[in-house]
Amino acid sequence: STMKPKQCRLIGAPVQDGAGRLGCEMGPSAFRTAGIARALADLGHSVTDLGNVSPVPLRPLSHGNAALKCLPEVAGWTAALAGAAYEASAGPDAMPIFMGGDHSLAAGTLTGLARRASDMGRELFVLWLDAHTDFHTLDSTESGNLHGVPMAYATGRPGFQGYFPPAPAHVDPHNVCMMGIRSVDPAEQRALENSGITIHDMRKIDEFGIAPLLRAFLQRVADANGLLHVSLDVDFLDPGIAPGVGTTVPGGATFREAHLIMEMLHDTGLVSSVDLVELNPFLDDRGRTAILMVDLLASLMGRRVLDYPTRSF
Ligand code: 6HN
Ligand code: MN
Ligand code: MN
Ligand code: MN
Repeated sequence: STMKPKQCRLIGAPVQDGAGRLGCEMGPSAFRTAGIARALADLGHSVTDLGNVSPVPLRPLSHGNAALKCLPEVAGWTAALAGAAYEASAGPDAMPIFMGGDHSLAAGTLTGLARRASDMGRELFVLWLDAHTDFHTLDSTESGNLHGVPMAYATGRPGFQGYFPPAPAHVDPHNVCMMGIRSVDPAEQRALENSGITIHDMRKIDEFGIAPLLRAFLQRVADANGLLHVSLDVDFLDPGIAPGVGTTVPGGATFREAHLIMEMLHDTGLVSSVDLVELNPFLDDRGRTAILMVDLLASLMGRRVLDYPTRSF
């Protein structure tokens, strides 16, 4: 294996207030039930389950965008998770793995990890695997679901001040690469155009394939001696293989496209933290989505799919 043994730190983030429907709070339990700790330990990593994070209670907030849902709750999760991410990323072999929870949790993880990177004098890069870009501001979201805003907050787009906690550090949008994108709202699209974020939507993946697109980004991370965070939203995957999510979009990544990404990431040894988000066990089919997400993490951490017996569910 090209990855030396890591200190895997499992952190549950049972936030569901950012999603439009209930169920993501069961995500951390489903990942544990699917054997996430055992899968990592079997690959030779050390594994500590730090339990679940609790949100910091915040005062009620009102905002001019009447559509916003659960603003103080998500702000409270963001504060707690930024602190947890900063702490869990200490040490040379640290590998925090955040078990969501909806994608609003990335507002906390990205900014806490960006602070850690800055302490270390290194740049944080982000590989964002998602059907969506989650690039709304508090003003532009029409659904009001705050899992649609974490990348905007983390990259320092305006309008969060006074509502979300001050970001401990920001992510440079030039260091963000998104893959799997196939559902972008008009306001997000306008903001993305001059953002500096690299976007490989599904059309581009169809045309060029995963490997050359990902290789170019990983080369940039390696050249900068960067830290690399992977934020994996279940809806990156095609709904046919990953039904356990509230925001399915047709035409997602196949089983092999997703595993290839993880295998290439493993081969570079560059990944230093992971979010596993948007799993909704209430919508899943006998745990198959939870198991697939754990299998993808295992590929990222060194498992060779061809060496492994097929798992049944
Ligand atoms: N996610 N752009 C849509 C919205 O409601 O703002 C979808 C957001 C999905 C968020 O999947 O993490
Ligand atoms: Mn997302
Ligand atoms: Mn999504
Ligand atoms: Mn830059």
